[in-house]
Amino acid sequence: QESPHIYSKEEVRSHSRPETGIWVTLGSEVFDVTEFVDLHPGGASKLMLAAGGPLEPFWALYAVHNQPHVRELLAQYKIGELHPEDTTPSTLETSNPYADDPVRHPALKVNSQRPFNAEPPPELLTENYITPNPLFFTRNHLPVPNLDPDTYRLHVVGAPGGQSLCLSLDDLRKFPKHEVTVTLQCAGNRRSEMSQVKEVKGLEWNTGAISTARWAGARLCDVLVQAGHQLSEAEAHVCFEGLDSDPTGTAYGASIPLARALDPAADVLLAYEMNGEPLPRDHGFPVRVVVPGVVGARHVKWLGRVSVQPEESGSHWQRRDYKGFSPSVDWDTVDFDSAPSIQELPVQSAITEPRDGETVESGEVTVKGYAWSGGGRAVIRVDVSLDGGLTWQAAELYGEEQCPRKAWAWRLWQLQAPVPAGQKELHIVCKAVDESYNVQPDTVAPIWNLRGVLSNAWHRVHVRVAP
Ligand code: HEM
Ligand code: MTE
Ligand code: MO
Repeated sequence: QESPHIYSKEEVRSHSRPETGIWVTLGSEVFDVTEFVDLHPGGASKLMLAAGGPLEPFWALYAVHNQPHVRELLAQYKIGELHPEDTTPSTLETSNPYADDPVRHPALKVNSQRPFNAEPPPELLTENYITPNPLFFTRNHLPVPNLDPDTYRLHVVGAPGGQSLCLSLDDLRKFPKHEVTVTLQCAGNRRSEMSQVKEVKGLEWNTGAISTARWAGARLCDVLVQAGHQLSEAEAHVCFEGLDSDPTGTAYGASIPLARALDPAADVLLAYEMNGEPLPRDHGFPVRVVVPGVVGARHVKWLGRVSVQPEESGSHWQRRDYKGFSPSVDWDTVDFDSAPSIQELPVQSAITEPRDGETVESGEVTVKGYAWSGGGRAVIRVDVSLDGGLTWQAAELYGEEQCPRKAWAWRLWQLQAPVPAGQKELHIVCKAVDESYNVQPDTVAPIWNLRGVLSNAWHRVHVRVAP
């Protein structure tokens, strides 16, 4: 039996460029990953940060690597062992970049701890029309920055001939305060139903990556106008940068069209309050963007910089993610430039009670859920079926009255219906209709996409009826 090659830390460190080959270590093992760099799902530049050294500090940041298939993949590239003296003891784990994350509510269902991603359980989600702050779903790509409200500044790049602004929280409060009830939904809401059809890449959200709050702040249009911006002839975009950044110093970023940002009727906010309180840290303290009717990914949290540019944000999350594709497109054929970035979301609804697999009382059943559509399109009807879609009854809608074309918030709904005698099980289905008469597709397979976004098929729950 051959004994493994033993390498020193210095030898590993000298393999950190394409010309020398790219080596990395994990624990006591040494890997030559030169061939893998360009195949890395997280991008070559991220992997290169670890070139010539240990993976631990970077993988502590991205727990996606703590999976058997990632370890197996890495094992293929093993070339030897580190000299025992050079092996970093695992107890000497580099400082945890998430150590300073806030404490969260125990009711949240956690899909990923680092970065933190969690959703409220369905039966709590529709308990309140306004989601309580501690239960509001959380979608973080990175550690939560800890920002000092006194030294916080928002930089707004001025128009040519206009002036750039550097706004403190007090400066922002001097703009007229505007309040809007807005539902925020992640593009990945209900992704778990897509991954049941075929594997997708992304967090396994159930029906809870959606929540509603009353947001207050300055209107983005007022701030942009003060910086000298106006509607241009050519298409332009307002780019946002967060103050959360990855080890390359790259900030979370996204953009929306300038026309939406400048339209006072679109109610786009630079929000500093959520349900009457300062924003919680998880939701963007001290300032976040709120773009009513638009996918969650554009509601940039911990906002640091706003600029107007002829093109969309160059951010990974604007260009290489949050786009929809045909079910036939896979990771070998996907061309992210060929699809527009998701902005307004399609019509959506889901059943929150009863839960799939539950046993309900005979006699009468109560079905509850939420419905919402993007772009301010009001939900005009929710149809519920107890027999898998053969017959339908209209649910009762409740929640705030909505102005047509400015229905930024969801409707909650409920149906109380007799259970036909002798019925042993119910196949409960819901589907919503919005004011443009858009409806949800009946099944998932035809809208399946490799990233598992825009999952809005009829929601189905199968329950048994107690004898
Ligand atoms: C994703 C492997 C180094 C950042 C992934 C995935 C694999 C992988 C297999 C996909 C996991 C999944 O979705 O199931 C590796 C290997 C590495 C390495 C073998 C070293 C040889 C790094 C480093 C960083 C990093 C050093 C950061 C500095 C990421 C990120 C993703 C990712 C951010 C998520 C991409 C997304 O889904 O949005 N990596 N990785 N990786 N990796 Fe790595
Ligand atoms: N803003 C920053 N700076 N960093 C982020 O990771 N995540 C985005 C968006 N804004 C994100 C961000 C995504 S994908 C969504 S769905 C929403 O924030 C989630 O907002 P919430 O955590 O307040 O629910
Ligand atoms: Mo999201």
